[in-house]
Amino acid sequence: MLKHIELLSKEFLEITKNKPIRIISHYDTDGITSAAILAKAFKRLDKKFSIRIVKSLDKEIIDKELLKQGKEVIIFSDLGSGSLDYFKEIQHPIFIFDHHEIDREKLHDKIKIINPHLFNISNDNCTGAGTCYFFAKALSPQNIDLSSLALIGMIGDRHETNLSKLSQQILEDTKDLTIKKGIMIYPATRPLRRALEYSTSPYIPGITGNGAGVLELLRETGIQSEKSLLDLNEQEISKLVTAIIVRCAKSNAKTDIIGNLYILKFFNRKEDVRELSVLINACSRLGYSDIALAFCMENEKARIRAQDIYTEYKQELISGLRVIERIDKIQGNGFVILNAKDEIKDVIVGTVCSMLSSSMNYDEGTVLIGMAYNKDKIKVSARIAGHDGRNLKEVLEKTVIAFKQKYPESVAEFGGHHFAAGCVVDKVMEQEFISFLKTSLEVEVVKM
Ligand SMILES: [Mn+2]
Repeated sequence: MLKHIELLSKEFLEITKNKPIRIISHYDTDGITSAAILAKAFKRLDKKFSIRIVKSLDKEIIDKELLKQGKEVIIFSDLGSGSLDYFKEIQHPIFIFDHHEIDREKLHDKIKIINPHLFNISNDNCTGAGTCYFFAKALSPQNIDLSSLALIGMIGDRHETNLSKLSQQILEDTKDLTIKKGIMIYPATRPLRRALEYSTSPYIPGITGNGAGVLELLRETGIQSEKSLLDLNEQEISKLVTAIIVRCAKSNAKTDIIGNLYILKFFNRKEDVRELSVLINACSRLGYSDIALAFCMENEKARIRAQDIYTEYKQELISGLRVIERIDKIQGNGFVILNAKDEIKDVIVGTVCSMLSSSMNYDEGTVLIGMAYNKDKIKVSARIAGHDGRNLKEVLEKTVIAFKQKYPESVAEFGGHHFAAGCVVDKVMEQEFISFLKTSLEVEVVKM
């Protein structure tokens, strides 16, 4: 794949001679770091460019962007591979730097693409930011310093658990990176008291969101609360691991909490890459993709703002968990409906459900349905507790179709996959939708 990138980078320089570049990128951490890598590389080449961050591509967005063709050269990063149908009739070349699944039958010579799926995936697998990074490095060896952004994207998309050759290369290229075995609680660089209390992944029963529980655990292990994970000696680490495992065991939670910590110099201080990736994701999800992007470019003002947004985000998650504990739940056979109404922000209800699904407060396979208001709409998020269970995409799809049959005038949009799905419905239809949900969840159980 690297050879292909080499050739493509030459072609790119030809095509973009005297033409501004338009970057369209995905809004998650991998997409934001992709855009940041390209932006830095183009700055160094003195090229004019603009950036647009989107949640997903649709016909409307693409058609509007394609109108710029001829005047600007368009790059899609961390997306685009699934949208080839929209590029059938393009007159000018476009670039796609992406790692999502692709139908190679739909490619043609106007689509200039980097995608590991077109090569040897076990060697070349990398994220969107990875494809952008190797492209940037082909433009100029000077861009090797952008590997730290590629690394953040890689952790954001969880590619570190199964390192390909190219992912390995990103690690090797990154200066000021320390990899250390440790407990997978982030940030490893800040006081444990905080890191534990705000630990949402893993969710530790009795600790997450529970300040008193944290102090109790630290007392029990004899660890000073201001120490960070990185400060601990081996004995302290093993005590801490035991204490956490005991708490998880009580509620049956999985206990694979040992793994690699990635500590990177960013903004000239040591940061936990997992934390950086979650921070970027949080800012972008809450509607501040511009700040997330500026943060990646190591803009000092953006750093302060991003930290504030992130702190607020963590507090929202914790208070979201408390809300869920408190509210009335609709319990059924193999499912729970958690209707938070206006007590949880719609943008985080899915994340709160994900946290609950890994907390194992619920039996393996239980369907968790979270609901939260957004003005006159309700955001509905479905997750499965544990690792296995019903196909949520099918469950919700069926519900929405049946619902629309009875109420054709009511909006009920839907999207997702096997393990996570969601939809948006009109708030006035709250009770009607819940009863449809109950029906299709019950029916599913009977079928099994
Ligand atoms: Mn990605």
